[in-house]
Amino acid sequence: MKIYFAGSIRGGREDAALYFKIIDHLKLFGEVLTEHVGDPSLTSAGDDGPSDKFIHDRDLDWLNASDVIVAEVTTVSMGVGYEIGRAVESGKKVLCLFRPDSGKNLSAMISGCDALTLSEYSVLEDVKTAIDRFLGS
Ligand code: 6K6
Repeated sequence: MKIYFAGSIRGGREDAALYFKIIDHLKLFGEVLTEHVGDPSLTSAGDDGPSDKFIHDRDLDWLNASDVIVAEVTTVSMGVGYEIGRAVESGKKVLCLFRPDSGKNLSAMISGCDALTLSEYSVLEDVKTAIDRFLGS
């Protein structure tokens, strides 16, 4: 199974360590095409790599090649929202993970979307259970 994990980069890296642990769990189910999203050395500013067009086109190719999308949506990110929208439009299975006790407000465009699965959590164990249920079914 090819899995596309989406998590905030320029939107803020506060949850990067959590992304790393989620990706580690996702790897039990298949190939995670976007492992770099959990790289703790990747900051929201340090983009001395490929151009934005290259990143956009490559990531969309990966999104289209993936079987499922798992997105951590607690840290607001324009890129993650865009990826979720593109995935829903392509008819992909999408799981969104949101932590209400973060004090953040989830966009109605995610919580109100019937075409995706939304799972609220407070600790990593809850995330693992949600992933097991989503990818096991
Ligand atoms: C690195 C450091 C600063 O900017 C970068 C750009 N590098 C990216 N590399 C790979 N994927 C990216 C990059 N920027 C955005 N994405 C994709 O958008 C990822 O798949 C994430 O799920 C999502 C993050 O979007 P923003 O808006 O938070 O950056």
